[in-house]
Amino acid sequence: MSTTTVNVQGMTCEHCVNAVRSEVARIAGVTDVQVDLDSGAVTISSEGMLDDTAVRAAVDEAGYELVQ
Ligand SMILES: [Cu+2]
Repeated sequence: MSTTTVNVQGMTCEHCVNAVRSEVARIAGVTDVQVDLDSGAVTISSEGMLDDTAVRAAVDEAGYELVQ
């Protein structure tokens, strides 16, 4: 079990939060996704190593951008 926090740019409301959360939750091995709208922090709990490329793709798919 590991936890990774990434920062997402462009989320402005609860709809954005849900879009990011549902896309990221679909990544293999992800067990929990917490999104802080104010800071843009997305905390991802996963089993095993989290695939950074998959996270980037999921955030992109949701319509937002990963900051790093
Ligand atoms: Cu929104």
